[in-house]
Amino acid sequence: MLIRIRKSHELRDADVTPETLYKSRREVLKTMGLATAGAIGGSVIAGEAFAARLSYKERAITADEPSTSHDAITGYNNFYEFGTDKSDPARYAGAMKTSPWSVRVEGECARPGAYTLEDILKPHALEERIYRLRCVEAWSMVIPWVGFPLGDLLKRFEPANNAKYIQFETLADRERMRGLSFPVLDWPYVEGLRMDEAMHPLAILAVGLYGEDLPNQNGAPLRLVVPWKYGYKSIKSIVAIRFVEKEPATSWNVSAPREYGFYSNVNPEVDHPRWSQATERRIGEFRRRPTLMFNGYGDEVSHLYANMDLRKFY
Ligand SMILES: Nc1nc2c(c(=O)[nH]1)N[C@H]1C(S)=C(S)[C@@H](COP(=O)(O)O)O[C@H]1N2
Ligand SMILES: [Mo]
Repeated sequence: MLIRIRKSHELRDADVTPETLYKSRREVLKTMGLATAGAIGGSVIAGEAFAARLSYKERAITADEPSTSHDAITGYNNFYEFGTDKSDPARYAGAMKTSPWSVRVEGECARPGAYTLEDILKPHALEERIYRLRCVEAWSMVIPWVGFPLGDLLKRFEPANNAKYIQFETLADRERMRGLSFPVLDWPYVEGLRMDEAMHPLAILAVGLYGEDLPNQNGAPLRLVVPWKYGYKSIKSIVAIRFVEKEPATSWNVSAPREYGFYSNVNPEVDHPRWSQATERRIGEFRRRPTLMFNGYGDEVSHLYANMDLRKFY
């Protein structure tokens, strides 16, 4: 029998089963510490933060797996600007100042400039999108992000024809980011995507998780989420977006080019030089599970790499 599995980003409100809706509502409620489901009416979640400025559209996408616990998502992080231990970001990222926040838009586009976070968010409806994040260290989580498609924002800046790639840059505040004192990486942290990857509807900018504002340790106030790539592509606390003609530098590729390529697509067949990438441990589970090609998003994204040798372009 052939069952067509709808692509995750094609799911509409009406497709979300009462169970998944109930479950995601309950998770949100739990996080917000609210007692009754009545507090959340149709779809708008009240709250001091971004939800007050924007309508948060509750829409569970790819909710086919249970979300990792809020504690693990916000307590077990990689954010080297605050240290290399998984518990450092939760401990030290509170020092980061996320308001006011602005993003420099530079390079090959018609509307470069400095945009405040408010400018950036205003026209975009926020949605809940539940995506897997798979770290190169072979652990994974399922995270109910709140965000909007990256491509919708990039289009507003009117990229020029020669803008073939995008580079992103993280805040580098020596006073408040204690990890910057250590030369673990070339600061500021930078990452990049090819233009067609950046325009794919699965690539989002996240501003929240579990229905609340993004905690600092997860990359407040604005971070990239590219679910079919290893976690390090999902750059946190973005202060610059640059339209460029040539493949841009990315921090991990600069630090260890043999270990980390530009593409970094999740690929169980291409091992990291020092360990296998064939399996992963979902945080909260004991047994390892096989890693899926493109982190399970192959139906949606494999066409982007149709004629490429993914052993060479790792
Ligand atoms: N600026 C910055 N972004 C970053 C990192 C980092 O150290 N600095 N770590 C990356 C890595 S390796 C992973 S796995 C994810 C972790 O995201 P999470 O802590 O929200 O789960 O963030 C990515 N983004
Ligand atoms: Mo990672």
